[in-house]
Amino acid sequence: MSTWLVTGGAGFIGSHLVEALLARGDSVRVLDDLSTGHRHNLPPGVTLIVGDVADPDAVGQAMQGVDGCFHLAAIASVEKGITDWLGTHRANLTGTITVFDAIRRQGGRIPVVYASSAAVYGDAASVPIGETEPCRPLSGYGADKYGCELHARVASHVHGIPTVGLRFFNVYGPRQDPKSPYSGVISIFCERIAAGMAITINGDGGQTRDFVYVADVVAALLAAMALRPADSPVFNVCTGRPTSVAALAALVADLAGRPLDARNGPPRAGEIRHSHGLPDRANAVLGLPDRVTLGDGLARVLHWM
Ligand code: NAD
Ligand code: UD2
Repeated sequence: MSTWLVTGGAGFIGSHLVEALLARGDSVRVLDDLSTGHRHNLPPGVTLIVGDVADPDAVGQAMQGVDGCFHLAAIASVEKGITDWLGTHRANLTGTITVFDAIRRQGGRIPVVYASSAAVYGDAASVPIGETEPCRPLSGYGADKYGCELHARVASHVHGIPTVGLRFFNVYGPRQDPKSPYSGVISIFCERIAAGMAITINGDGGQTRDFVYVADVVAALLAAMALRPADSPVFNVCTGRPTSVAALAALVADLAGRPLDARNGPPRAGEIRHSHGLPDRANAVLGLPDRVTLGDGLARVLHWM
C-alpha cells in the first residue's frame, strides 16, 4: 500500500483524486488550508492537515514518509490574481517551491505531479495548442503556473526530484462550486439552467474552450505519477475538442430539458477567444483512455446538482 500527499485535496479536482487513490487501497494525507476546499469533500479515512502550502514546517511535516506528492493546492482563479496579486503568487509559486524544497530538505527523491494550467499559453497564435507552443501568460496566475514549471525543472535537474506538470484546460464535474464568484462556466450554466434561471453569455458566445471532465484529469494525474521521469515534462490535459460558449448553453438546456433563457452581456475584459489543446503527447506517453464526452459529463453534473 502506498501513501500519498495530496495538497489541495479538499478542493474540486483534489477530492476526486483522493477518492480514486482510496478506491485502489492506498493511504492518503491531505494538506489544505480550506480557503476554497471543504472538509465535507473528503471521504472518511483521509488524514487532513489544515495548513498553508507555503509554510515550510507544515509541508515538511506533511511530506514525512510519503511515496509521492500530488500538488494541487493553489488559488485557482485568474481574477483573484488581479485583486490579490502578491497573495496569489505566494500560494501558487512560493507554495510550489515549498513543496520541492521540503523534499530537498529531506534528502529524498519523492516524485511530484503538479497542476499547471492552459493559462501558461496566454492567447496562443493558433489552435489547437501543442506543448511546444511558446508560453506567454497574460495573467499573474498564468505567470505563476509557468514559474512552477520552471522551478520543477530546477527540482529535477539540480535536486534529482522527478516531476511532471499537467496543463489542465477547462476542468468540470461534480463538486465544482457554482456559488463561487470564480466558478467555471459549466457549473454556473448547469445550476442556473436546471433551476429555470437566465444565464449571461459574455460577448457573442463564439469563444471556444476545451472542457475536460474531472475523471479524465484524475486518470492523467495517476498515470503521470507512474512516470518518474528525469526530464521534468509537461503535458496538456484536454480533449482536443473545441466547444463554443453558445453551443454549451444550448447543450445544457437540452440535457436539462429546460428552455434556454440566455442574454448576451459585454465581452469579458482580456478574454481569450479560442483555447483548445492538442492531447496527442499526453495520450501517447500517459496512455490515457478515451475522454468522457461533453454530453455524458454534463449529464453527470446535472445529476449531481
Ligand atoms: P479548488 O479551489 O477547488 O482547489 C484548490 C484547493 O487548494 C482548495 O481546496 C483550497 O482550499 C486549497 N488551497 C488554496 N490555497 C492554499 C494554500 N495556500 N495552502 C493550502 N491549501 C490551499 O480548485 P481546483 O479547480 O480543484 O484546482 C486544483 C488545481 O488545478 C489548482 O492548482 C488549479 O490552479 C489547477 N487548475 C484548475 C483548472 C480548472 O479548470 N479547475 C484549470 C487549470 C488549472
Ligand atoms: C479558465 C480557468 C482559469 C484559467 C484560464 C486559462 C476556470 C473556472 N477558469 O478560465 O483558471 O486556467 O482558463 O485560460 O476553469 N462565461 C460566460 N458566462 C458565464 C461564465 C463564463 O459566458 O456566466 C464564458 C467566459 O467569458 C469564457 C467561458 O465562458 O469565455 C469560460 O469561462 P470560465 O470562467 O469557465 O473559464 P476561462 O476559460 O475564462
